[in-house]
Amino acid sequence: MKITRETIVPLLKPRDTHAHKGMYGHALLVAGSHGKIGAAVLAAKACLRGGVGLLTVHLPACGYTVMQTSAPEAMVLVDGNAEVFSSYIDTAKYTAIGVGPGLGTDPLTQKALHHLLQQNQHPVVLDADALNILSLNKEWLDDVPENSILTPHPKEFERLSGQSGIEAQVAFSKKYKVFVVGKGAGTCISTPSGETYINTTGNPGMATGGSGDVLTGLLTALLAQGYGPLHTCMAGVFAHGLAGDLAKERYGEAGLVAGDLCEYVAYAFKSLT
Ligand code: NPW
Ligand code: AMP
Ligand code: MG
Repeated sequence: MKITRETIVPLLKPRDTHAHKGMYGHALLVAGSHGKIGAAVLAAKACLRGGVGLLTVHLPACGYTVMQTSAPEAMVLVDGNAEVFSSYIDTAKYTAIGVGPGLGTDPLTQKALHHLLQQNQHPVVLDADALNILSLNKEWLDDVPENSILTPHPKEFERLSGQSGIEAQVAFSKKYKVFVVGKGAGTCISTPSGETYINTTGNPGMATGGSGDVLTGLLTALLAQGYGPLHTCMAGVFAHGLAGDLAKERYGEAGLVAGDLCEYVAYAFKSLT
């Protein structure tokens, strides 16, 4: 099935007049390492523009000032390590967790990710180096909570499964009971029950570093607000691509950068609600 504006508009929940921030979830993003703090900043900005009530970002100490300056709306939890994610996090109070952008694959990070997966029962959004760490430790795939959302680009999916293509993606979704967002032109969502949904927004201007990190923040925001995993994937990829299409109108394809997507996510949702 194709995901269009007509599919997404009825899914989005309008805000209540008496809304307060507690009604829109508290997201946790675990992202960034020395030299890749930008990935955490992009995910955080997109998460905030995606409508989350509260956001905490877990970062190594080297990212603290960068995050507090670039996204003052986000709270920051500082890791015990200066350069990489290494600490155990109590995830109980968060309504959704997104892990992976810019994390790196340091052995300390691998261990900390495994612990996070084992102690958390709720669906999580896993991207980038969280997927690469699972590729290095395939037996940990069994510890990924059911109905989690995995967002590989083709190379990440190949590392994870040893295969490529939509059929392999569907088989993977069924085997591990997860939603897979196979990214690219015409992003394909596959579900644990074997259905597929193809996105219709987006453009080649989005083929630029950090675009996927923006999607992770956005999906985490939607999951935190109580959208189910399927609706999170559908609305997330559609709004992300629409943000790219709106940003393209202003900047063109070559000039578009991932940071533009964060801002245009707001206009995308504005045009859908
Ligand atoms: P090639 O060159 O075609 O053989 P990696 P990454 C392939 C963070 N970032 N279709 C392609 O292979 C991320 O969050 C931080 C086909 C390419 O060379 C991660 O944590 C940023 N192939 C980490 O960096 C901004 C495709 O995969 C290779 C493909 C590494 O992430 C950048 C690269 O994949 C980045 O987001 C496609 N659509 N897309 C920051 N500012 O902090 C990719 N490939 O090795 O997983 O590296 O995706 O850049
Ligand atoms: P990543 O490789 O993790 O940075 O993710 C790239 C993001 O940009 C994904 O959400 C892709 O779907 C999107 N993207 C990249 N190239 C294109 C393209 N040619 N058309 C549409 N979307 C794209
Ligand atoms: Mg990526």
